[in-house]
Amino acid sequence: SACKLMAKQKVALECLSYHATANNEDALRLVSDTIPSAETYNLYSFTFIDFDLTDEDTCRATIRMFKQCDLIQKFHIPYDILCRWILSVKKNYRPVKYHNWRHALNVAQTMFAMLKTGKMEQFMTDLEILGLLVACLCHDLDHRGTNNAFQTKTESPLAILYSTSTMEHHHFDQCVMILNSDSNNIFQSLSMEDYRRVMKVVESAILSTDLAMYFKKRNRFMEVIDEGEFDWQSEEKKELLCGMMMTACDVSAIAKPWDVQHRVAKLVADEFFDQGDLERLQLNQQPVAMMDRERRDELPQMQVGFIDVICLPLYKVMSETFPWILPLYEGTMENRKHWQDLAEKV
Ligand code: 5BB
Ligand code: ZN
Repeated sequence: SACKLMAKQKVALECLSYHATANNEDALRLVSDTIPSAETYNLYSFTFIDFDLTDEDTCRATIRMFKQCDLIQKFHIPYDILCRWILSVKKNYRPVKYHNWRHALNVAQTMFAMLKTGKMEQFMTDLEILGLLVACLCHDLDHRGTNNAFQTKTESPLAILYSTSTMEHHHFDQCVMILNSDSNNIFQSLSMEDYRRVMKVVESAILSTDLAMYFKKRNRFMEVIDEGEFDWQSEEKKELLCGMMMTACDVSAIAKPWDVQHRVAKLVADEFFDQGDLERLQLNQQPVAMMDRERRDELPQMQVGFIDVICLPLYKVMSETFPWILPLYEGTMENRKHWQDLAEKV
């Protein structure tokens, strides 16, 4: 429609003034860097932490994950293209408090740990592993620190373009845009058929990170398990499994050692509070409790709710089917105790 066309032009203009790909010197430097071992970065562990890594190290850690999965060889990814693509992806995250490049890296690392340490790679083809890692790194591209409801309320061009899963559609669009930029296409050596297939995996995985999709997926996932199904190879089941894995990775800060979880929860809260401030200022609206900095005392209770309603059911059903990912469940249980203790003090 004319309205959507206008919205699309607005989004394109906004992005044009912001969008940039890797700069050449950075890319050349990364290409000639030595890449430390996976152990150096603790990449196989569910307790990976990015806090002490430099920006350069976050790129090297990303390359290391591609190497450990042997993706560079298997899909003939030119090394300089991979380096350029990683730097471009990093550059297209905004410096918001939580939904930034560090979050994307953490999500990708949990995916890596689930595939390797969690032994889930046996259920995936190489192409799906490639698609999942790319999806994790790109799944929140150009996040503005505001949620879908905010896009709708402010009638942002993005909300006019995509009425549901607004931001998730935009994250995928940004992912495609980077791949289509000069010397950034890590999929360039794939056959047309594989190209189409990997893009389908990436799209479905990114769209499944919308919380609104999660509850539907979880119910269907439980149905499939109740039917006694242990063959995850059909297309519908594979997509379901990938979607559940994406959510498991997206919320995995909740399963980290307590001091890490405590720090990350503060970043999440600060980003929510910033949106709450915007709602007061721009919309003259009273924000919901989660976004109201006046109600920050309720944060521990909200984390308990988040754990009980979203995280524990997910990790429970997944670790019953894939027992090697139990550390995610146990870590979350441990943090629940800490949040519950804090909630009782208020
Ligand atoms: C989340 C859904 N929302 C529509 C209503 C509120 N809830 S919540 O009660 O589960 C909630 C989650 C309330 C407060 C929260 O954070 C306060 C700091 C959170 C929360 N969200 N806590 C976290 O540690 C994290 Br991480 C998040 C991020 C959730 C982003 C959405 C992820 C969707 C994947 C399915
Ligand atoms: Zn995310």
